[in-house]
Amino acid sequence: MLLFLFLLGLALGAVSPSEDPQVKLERGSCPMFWFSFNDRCYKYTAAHLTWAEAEFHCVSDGANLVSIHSQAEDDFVRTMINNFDPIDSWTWIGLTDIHQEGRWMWSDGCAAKLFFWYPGEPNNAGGIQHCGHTNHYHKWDDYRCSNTSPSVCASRITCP
Ligand SMILES: [Ca+2]
Ligand SMILES: [Ca+2]
Repeated sequence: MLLFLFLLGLALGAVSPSEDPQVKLERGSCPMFWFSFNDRCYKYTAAHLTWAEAEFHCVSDGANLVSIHSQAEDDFVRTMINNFDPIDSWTWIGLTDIHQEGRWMWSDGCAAKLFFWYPGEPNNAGGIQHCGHTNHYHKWDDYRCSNTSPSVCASRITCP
């Protein structure tokens, strides 16, 4: 019954998130299972994938792993994750420094200018952490790209 109500909520394009009553998840003009925020569409993927598998999955949908450009967008992404995953597990975002250590890039090609790292991160622990995830205590952390996590895709935008 609860699942039915949840799916009905998705179909109607609005599901109230439990984390922040001020952020409302709405489908808007996005495809089914995607959510709208500031004219961009976002999708949560629960499957545990490596960072590269997650990016490949997003690209197959004409999107990329999410790039984040404001505090409000970061809040929205975590609220959307929380809606599907109330324990706020680590979740891949589109940030990587795999091409050159310390040169963080978004996989969609937008310049990475604003960061919400957890204090002390990114630490490149063991010299092998080159992919970014959120929900490290609600902030970002760099981790092994071969780890498997849920992920968030976002549609392509004109970079801010
Ligand atoms: Ca690194
Ligand atoms: Ca780290």
